Amino acid sequence: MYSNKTKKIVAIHDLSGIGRVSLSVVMPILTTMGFQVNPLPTAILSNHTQYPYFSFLDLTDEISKIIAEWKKLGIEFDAFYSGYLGSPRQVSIIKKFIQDFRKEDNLVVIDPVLGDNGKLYSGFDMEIVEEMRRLITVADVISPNLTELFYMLDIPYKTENTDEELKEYLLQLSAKGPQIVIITNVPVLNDPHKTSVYAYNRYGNRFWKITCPYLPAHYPGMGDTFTSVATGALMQGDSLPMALDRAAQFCYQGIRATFGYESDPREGILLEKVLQNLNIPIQVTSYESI
Ligand code: PXL
Repeated sequence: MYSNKTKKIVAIHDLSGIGRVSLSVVMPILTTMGFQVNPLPTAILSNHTQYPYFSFLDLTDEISKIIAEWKKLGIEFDAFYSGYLGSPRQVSIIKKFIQDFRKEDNLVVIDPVLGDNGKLYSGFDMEIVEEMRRLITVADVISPNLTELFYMLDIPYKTENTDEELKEYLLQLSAKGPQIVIITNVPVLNDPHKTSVYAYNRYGNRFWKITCPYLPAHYPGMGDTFTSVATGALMQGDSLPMALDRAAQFCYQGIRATFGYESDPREGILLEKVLQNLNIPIQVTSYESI
């Protein structure tokens, strides 16, 4: 039956007051891309956890109440997108929520946000890692960075990985459930000025690689920005490599727009300056099939 309903995406992330991460970037990006974003906040923080200190309100108990109300209202969603979760118990609640609410043609995107540069974020331990390994089994799409990838596969972190090794990791992760696996922010061997994204789609059995220029600055929330754009693009009907290209180009535009300002890098990219670019058609693509 014809339907002109706006698609609904449940965004399961924290709300951090300072530093553009999680809901502060997920909501504007997916709203700009034309979706209704329904936040399911996992925790409330004064600022993200890459600052030396922060306040943290865990919303695990509240989440169960919110889900119960949504159930009573009979709300249905088109997509589920989770990122930073507040406690190991919360991860299992979210897994049940997705299994209970999802319908056949829904999209489930799980970004297993756990850490960066080989280390877990402050406050996380192996208990949440183990729950996250279970959560990714219900996803259609997952988007770990290298640190999260190695935690998901339970193999030691290393920064130098060949294309053949990366393809093997993609296959191993897809075998756990997800049809599409994306590895973000993979350093390019012998070229510090570039960064890449690798991906695998089990449907069609194809591997993709996107390479983009790297600027020497670390901005928290880039993973959230990347996965939000990729999710929106997939929901708009883009192919996987096109969705990845749009996400990579948007991150690059955001970093370029920020780099020249004297902003504190911990506050993330100046999203406000580039948000409207999401509605400009992409001119040049850079993806490769590998
Ligand atoms: O996506 C990164 C992220 C999200 N949420 C919180 C974080 C971080 C990264 O540091 O601390 C609270």
